[in-house]
Amino acid sequence: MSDFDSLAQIVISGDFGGAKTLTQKMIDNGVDPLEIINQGLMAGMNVVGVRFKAGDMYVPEVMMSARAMSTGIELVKPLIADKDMPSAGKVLIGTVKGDLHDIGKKLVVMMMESAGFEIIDLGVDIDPATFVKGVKEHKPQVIGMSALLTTTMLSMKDTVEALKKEGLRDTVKIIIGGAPITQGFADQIGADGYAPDAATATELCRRLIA
Ligand code: B1M
Repeated sequence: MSDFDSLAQIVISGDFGGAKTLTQKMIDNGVDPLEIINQGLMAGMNVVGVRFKAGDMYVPEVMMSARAMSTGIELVKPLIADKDMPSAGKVLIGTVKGDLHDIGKKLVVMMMESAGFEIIDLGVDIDPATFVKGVKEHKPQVIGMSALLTTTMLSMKDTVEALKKEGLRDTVKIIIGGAPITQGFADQIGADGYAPDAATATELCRRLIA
C-alpha cells in the first residue's frame, strides 16, 4: 500500500495521531504538499462522505475523520503558498434566526472544508439582515442555511426575500438543510437546492458552483 493509500485509510478510521505521524513523515520525505492533501487526506474524506451518505458511518465517526483530516491539513498548510491552495469556492453558512441547533451544521462545515471549500460560519440564530450583510462583505458563491425547528424554517424564506430586496439574490446560490426541511420546501421558498445530509450538501455546492 502506498503512503497516500495509508493516509487515506487513516483518515477513514479517524486516527488523528496516525494522520499527524504519517503526514509529517511524508513532508520529511519531500512529498508534494498538494499531493498529500489531494491523494491522501481528501481521498480519505471523500470515502467518508460516501459511506456517511450510505448510512455505513455515523456522526461521531465522521467527526473523528474530519479531525484526522484537519490534523494533516494543519501540518501541510504552511508549506503551501496561498495562491496554490486549492479552493473549491466560498460558502457562507449559518443556523437561522431563533434556532440554536448547530451539530448538523458543524458537520456540514467540516465536510465542506474537507472538500476544499472556504467557509464563513456565521454561527447560530442568524437573522436575514446578518445573512445579507455577510453576502455584501464576503461575496460567497453559496449561502447555506440550517434549521432544526419547524418554527424557524420560515426564517429561510425571510432570508431569501431579504436578499431579493437588496438585489443580491442572483449573485449567490442558496442551499438549505436540517431535519424538517424537504425539497418541496426548498422549491416553495425559491432556494437553489436542498440536501438531507452533509455529504450531499457538499456535492450540491460543487454542482452549483460548477
Ligand atoms: Co432540540 N429539538 N430543541 N436541542 N434537538 C429537536 C430538533 C427536536 C426534533 C426534538 C424532539 O422534540 N423530538 C425538536 C424540534 C421539533 C420540531 O420543531 N419539529 C427540538 C426542540 C423542540 C428543541 C427546543 C425547543 C426544546 C425546548 O427548549 N423546549 C429547544 C430549541 C432551542 C432553539 O434552537 N431555540 C431545543 C434545544 C436543543 C439543545 C440545545 C438541547 C440541543 C442542541 C445542541 C446543539 O445543536 N448545539 C438539541 C438537540 C441536540 C436536539 C436533537 C436531539 C438532535 C439534533 C442533532 O444534533 N442531530 C433533535 C432531535 C433529533 O433530531 N433526533 C432536537 C444530529 C445532527 C447530525 O443531525 O442536525 O439533522 P441534523 O443535521 C444533519 C442533516 O439535517 C443535515 O446534515 C446534517 C448531517 O448529516 N443538515 C444540513 C443540517 N443542516 C444542514 C444544512 C445544509 C444541508 C444539510 O445546507 C446548508
